[in-house]
Amino acid sequence: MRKGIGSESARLFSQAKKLIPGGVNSPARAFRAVGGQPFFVAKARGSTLTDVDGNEYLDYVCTWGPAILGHAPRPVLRALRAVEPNGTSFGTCSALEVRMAQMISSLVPSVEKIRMVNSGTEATMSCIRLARGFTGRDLIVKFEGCYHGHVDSLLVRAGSGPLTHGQPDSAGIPKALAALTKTLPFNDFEAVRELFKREKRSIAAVILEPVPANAGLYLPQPGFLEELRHLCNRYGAILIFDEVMTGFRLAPGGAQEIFGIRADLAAFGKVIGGGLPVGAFGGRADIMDLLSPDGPVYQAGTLSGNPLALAAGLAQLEELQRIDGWKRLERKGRHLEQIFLEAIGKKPVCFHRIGSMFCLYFTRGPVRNLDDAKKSNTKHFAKFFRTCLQQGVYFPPSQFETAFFSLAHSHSDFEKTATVLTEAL
Ligand code: HOZ
Repeated sequence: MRKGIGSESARLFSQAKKLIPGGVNSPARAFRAVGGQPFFVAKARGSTLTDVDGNEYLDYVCTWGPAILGHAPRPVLRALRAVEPNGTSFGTCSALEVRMAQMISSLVPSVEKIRMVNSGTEATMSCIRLARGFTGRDLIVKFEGCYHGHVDSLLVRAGSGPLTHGQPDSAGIPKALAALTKTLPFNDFEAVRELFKREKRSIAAVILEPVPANAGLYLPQPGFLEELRHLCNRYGAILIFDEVMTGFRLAPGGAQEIFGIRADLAAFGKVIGGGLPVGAFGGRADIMDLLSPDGPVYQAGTLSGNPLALAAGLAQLEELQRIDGWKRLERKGRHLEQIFLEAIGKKPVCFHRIGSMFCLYFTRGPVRNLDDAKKSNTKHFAKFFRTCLQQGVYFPPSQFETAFFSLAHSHSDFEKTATVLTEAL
């Protein structure tokens, strides 16, 4: 068994803390919720991370979603090598942008027009501005525990890092702006109907992760997404799906395909960048046409449509199509689920999985919303996390994140993990 963080990681972390707030460039990475210190990665290949001290970890974070083929997949590296001699950024139009737009709109039928940005945060932020511009209304509805990046209007009762660190409403956001965001419990049909009845035609948009994956992982109850679609139609509000996590991961057409719901706008990221920084948002042409320079809603970006990111993303999507990756992931997921459930046995742990995303809550469940998720014993989670890490299995360092696996994860990886799970539980 390993003893814990290696000396080189420890040395780097102490240097990092002097110069980088918390020593990290994104709060979830700081291990605050699980104790200990983060390890520093030297190399990522397939299903494995190797740290600067030479320790190997079976990785179930998968760079928080993008690594769907595994780390450093050959088709992506090949594509990067092919485009890199032509330059790293053009700041103007390229054929890759047209190819990516064609790819996304062919996979996601609701996307009639698409624009590329650099992160999921930019994508959701742009959807909100566009929805307000289109409807001429100000109110936004979001759900407790859903996280849509660090956008001012959306950091209200947010999941992920804010929830992990006990600050679901961030400081620094004007009260007047936060007041324009109404939050509701996920899966609460009555609460949504009531709000629409009260606010009627003041609601610009409803934004949600169709499968909330930033407070652990829970699923929409049958009919919930349909009800949101119906209410948005009835009251003229825009339905925004944040598919930054689920897009191109659960299915070619993401959660919209799985649940058969067409969003008006959707935000994407992660998988479509092949591990490089990217985001995108798209949807109904009549809404997208309001964007500058065609319309009055402003949005722009120096690195938007970056050739390296697009080449990597296209290569990843083409490979997924070529090998029918989503079906393979589902088959792997069934195997993982079966042996994880065996390892869990009768212990008070609630296991959720959809496609290649999963989560263990330290409560019997059911978990259908943020309040249920918060019943999980986070001390038990932290202990579980540390035991797994010591055995070389890396889960997300927070109860309020989702775990991922990739096509590079083998059956023997899962079996090794199940053995570790049995011990850790
Ligand atoms: N908020 C991200 C996951 N839900 C974490 C990003 C990161 O730390 O890289």
